[in-house]
Amino acid sequence: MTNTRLPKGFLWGGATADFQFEGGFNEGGRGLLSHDYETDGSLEHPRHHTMKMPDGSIITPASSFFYADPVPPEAVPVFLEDAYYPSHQAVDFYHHYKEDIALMAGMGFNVFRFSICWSRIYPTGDETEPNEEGLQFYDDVINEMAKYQMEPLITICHDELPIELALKYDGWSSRHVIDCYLRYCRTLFDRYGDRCRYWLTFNEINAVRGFGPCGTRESTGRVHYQAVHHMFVASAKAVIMGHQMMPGSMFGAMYAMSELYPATCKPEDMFRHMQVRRENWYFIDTMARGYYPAYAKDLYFRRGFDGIVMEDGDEEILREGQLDYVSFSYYRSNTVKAGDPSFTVGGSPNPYLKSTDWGWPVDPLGLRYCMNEIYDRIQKPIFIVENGLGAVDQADENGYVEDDYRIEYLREHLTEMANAINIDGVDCLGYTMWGPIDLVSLSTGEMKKRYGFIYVDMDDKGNGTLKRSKKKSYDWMKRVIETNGEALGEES
Ligand code: BGP
Repeated sequence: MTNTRLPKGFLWGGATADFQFEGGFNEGGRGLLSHDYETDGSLEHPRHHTMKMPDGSIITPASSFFYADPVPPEAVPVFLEDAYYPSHQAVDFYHHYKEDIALMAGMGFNVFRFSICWSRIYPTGDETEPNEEGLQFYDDVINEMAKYQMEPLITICHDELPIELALKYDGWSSRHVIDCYLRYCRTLFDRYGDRCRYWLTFNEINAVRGFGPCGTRESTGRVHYQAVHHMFVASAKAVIMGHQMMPGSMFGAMYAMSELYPATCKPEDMFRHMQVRRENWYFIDTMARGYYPAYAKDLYFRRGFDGIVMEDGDEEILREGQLDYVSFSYYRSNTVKAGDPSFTVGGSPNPYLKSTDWGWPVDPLGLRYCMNEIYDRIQKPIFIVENGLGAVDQADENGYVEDDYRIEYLREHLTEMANAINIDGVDCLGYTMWGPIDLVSLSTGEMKKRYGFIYVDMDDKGNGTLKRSKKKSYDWMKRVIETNGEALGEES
């Protein structure tokens, strides 16, 4: 029988993002984010921005990771009267934070990963003084967590940008946004640094695309990689500043790390696999080793441009501002073969795996593989900051859900995580399950794609009481945490 008990001090918790969880979009002086313009959607019709053209017509250029249509320079987003925008209310953590933190503490969480909403602190991103009401909100959240000895793990920027920074400067394509980001970071470190040790400079920085997260209107090739370089510099500068302002603080950035397998052992498929995998390693290597990898040149070449522009001093900054640990999300694995385009979600099908209702292949061993791969390569601690199963839950009249499928998914993944730590020797700081309290899906804008241990009474259009109730998995996870993983081997 495998030993699934984890080392003392292992961090157990959950993870959320402001625009999917918090709501209160026009309260407390918060400004607008690019995400606030995204309508709800479905698997067939993922959500997209609505934009008003100069002639008054409305267009809907897609904005999420899965689309990359360029947005015309004059397009300005508007709110449509008959549309529903999930980020506006989300599941209203803004007004439920005390109850939600108590519920998470009830499971024994000793860490909670949440993101700070940039436009709650700097409403347009360009102000010189922060918004005190916004700062106070996160002060209250952090102090509430402290009552339960719950460590904050703060994502400084979760795929978002104050909309003004996107429109006025074409997002991260401008170095001006580096200064705005650093002003925002300094404010956070100054205000919360006495209570917060763990920080993430960016969420899924390897998946940022398009008008939303990266904020650029054009999202492939030169513009995209130049914007990403500015994010690398911003991250490294934030790490340097954070270490100075908060001795002992630990900085990571978060990567979307689906595992990737070659579809066959044909040498051409193996080679293509290496090339496509490097499109992810590019981000981790640069930020965690502190310099651009040699293969970057070939990657740019295959994307049709000859390189990025660096300013004097950038190289030194990247070297000095290396990450302390590598964190990642893991939901699935993909496969690739010669001739497949660059990595996009999907790739070639894998006949050995079953998929979720949203078509995501389920691969627990892939998590162990992934943890080993990162640790072998980077030799710094890792942190699993997102993992979980998005599923349709049937709640009874009390909001109770018999979610054995979720327990199974988590049991299998957590067992492989324990194997990576206890057998393979991977240094892993902790695990935060995605969406411990049901929240809005990023990719589709749906509510019915639920991840939580805690059910929220709300439908895809925001109707419902927002009442929270425990699912079956709540008590199961509580037992896993109180035995520090040992109970993974028990029957549920
Ligand atoms: C990651 C994001 C999260 C989250 C998660 C699940 O990519 O960092 O914000 O939402 O994926 O994805 P989805 O919500 O589309 O099911």
